[in-house]
Amino acid sequence: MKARIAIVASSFNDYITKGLLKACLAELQRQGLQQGQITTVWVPGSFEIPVAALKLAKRKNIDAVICLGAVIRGETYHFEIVANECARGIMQVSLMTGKPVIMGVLTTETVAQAQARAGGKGSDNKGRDCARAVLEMIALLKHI
Ligand code: INI
Repeated sequence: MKARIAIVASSFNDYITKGLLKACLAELQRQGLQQGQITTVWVPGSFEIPVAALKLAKRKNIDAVICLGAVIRGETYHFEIVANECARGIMQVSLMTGKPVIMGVLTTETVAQAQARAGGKGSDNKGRDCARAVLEMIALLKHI
């Protein structure tokens, strides 16, 4: 596939998001994308993902954006704010630009739940799922 893909990854909880990114890149490469087709940028936290995704999605040479983050519940309402606004922003960017903006932001109650979705071999990995979803969506939007 000739597509160019941007990945926006959050540094907050990077012990989780690095696992998402690693699996995402591995799957994109397994599906035939070259390193030069993929641009990765880091933002401080998931709350900052949408604005970076918007700037990238507006670029003519970017076909789709993958958003990777990990919002893990703490003791305050902050979790809801970050998780909800991040998800809302990601959807807005997709609808505003008409490009796939893939939601790879984990929202979990515990660190263990996040690890189970971002781990290595054998565990589920949301980053890998996002790589598959982005390629499916790029192909679909070209077709319909
Ligand atoms: N950002 C995350 O990506 N995950 C979190 O779990 C999180 N918590 O729990 O606070 C978090 N907060 C930072 C936020 O995304 C912004 O970077 C910060 O509020 C500055 O705007």
